[in-house]
Amino acid sequence: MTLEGYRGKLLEILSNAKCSIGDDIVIVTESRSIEGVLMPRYQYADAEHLVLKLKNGYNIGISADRIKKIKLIGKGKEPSFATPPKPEQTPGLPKVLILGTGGTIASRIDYRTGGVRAVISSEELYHLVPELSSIAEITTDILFNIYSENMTSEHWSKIATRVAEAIRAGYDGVVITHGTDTLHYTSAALTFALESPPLPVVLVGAQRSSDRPSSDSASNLIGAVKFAAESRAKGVFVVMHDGPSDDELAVHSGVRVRKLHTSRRDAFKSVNSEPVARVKNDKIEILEESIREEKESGSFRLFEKFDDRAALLKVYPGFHHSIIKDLVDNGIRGFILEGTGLGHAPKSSYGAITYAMSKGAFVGMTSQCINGSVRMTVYDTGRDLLSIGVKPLGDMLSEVALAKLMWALGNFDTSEVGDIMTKNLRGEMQERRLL
Ligand code: DAS
Repeated sequence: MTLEGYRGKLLEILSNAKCSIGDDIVIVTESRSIEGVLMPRYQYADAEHLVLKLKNGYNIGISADRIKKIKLIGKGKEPSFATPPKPEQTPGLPKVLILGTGGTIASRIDYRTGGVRAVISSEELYHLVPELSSIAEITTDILFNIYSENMTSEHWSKIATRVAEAIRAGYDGVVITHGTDTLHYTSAALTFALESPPLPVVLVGAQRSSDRPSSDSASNLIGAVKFAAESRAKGVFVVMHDGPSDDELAVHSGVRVRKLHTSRRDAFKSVNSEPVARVKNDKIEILEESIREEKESGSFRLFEKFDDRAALLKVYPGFHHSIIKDLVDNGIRGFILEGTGLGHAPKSSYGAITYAMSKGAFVGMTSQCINGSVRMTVYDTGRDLLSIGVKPLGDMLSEVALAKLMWALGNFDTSEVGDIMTKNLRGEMQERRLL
């Protein structure tokens, strides 16, 4: 069997010991003996380290110059991924559709490169988590398989259209497996695209790929399917870890959630709001009863269009406001300014903002404080911006405001965009006065 990825001195040591990838070996160093399974080397990895998978599932690297001896304990099989058989379906359970779009939840380590690659289909994902078949009658479908940093509003439209088909087909819930980086943009976009959905639409991702001991893929997917199958909630939600424990998942409103940590499994937090439910030790706890409010039958409507000629600009000291004019001259029809503090931008930017509005562009203001609401009547700066026509967007998150703006520009006349952006439509901003 191969010694894929090993080269130089290490390849010689392993060949002499008649080892192959997948074998159970003992590495003897000066200070200790370490037993494990010999793993492949990543193509781009250095040549000096050997990788051993320990019994606890973690991989360790051992440098060649520390190796005194290698003992072959037993021949093994080269690690490979085989999809387990499809779990038995239990008729009569709620019908849940799992739509795959990619991301870490559908990924595993690629031993050639060492990188995590989105290689697991939603069908395989289902097979990998047999517990799902005791919660719902599962159907799976793959829409596409991309990392979410590559999502566009066209993907949002495709997802919304497929969810609408599932609603018309009578599913009890829909789960969308998705990369975590832009998951909250998609949850916001779907919240606006799907008006009065009669079922839960649950987005779920993972911070750790399924082949790592600390993976949250399975626990998040089980929680998402459970909420989709049993909560009787109506709307778009995000289900991810609520804290360090695998047993506690938070259910966030699709327009009140943000990824707030690069790697923690509880990276997603409700902002300017609390989670609307929890899935704790396999039990659903509804925290916001309104999510279960019955929708008038036949009130569901799909608004799947988006116009991505919108920009989200963070304001900063020395803000290069000239980009506003360049963007307007290149066709941008709307801006979300993520302003400082209570919703401010430098006086030097007033001219560019006025230019944008003279060309018919919408300009809305959110705050880069993330928590809290803009209040543009406290300081003269805010009042100046209001006087030139900038619209305050209350406590709406900037990413939600961008998704809402693309949706408003795609579905409504330019003259209606201002009213739509400043009105609370789906719980994306508090009703209280905006100023
Ligand atoms: N690249 C990340 C994404 O697809 C992987 C992940 O976090 O799911 O969003």
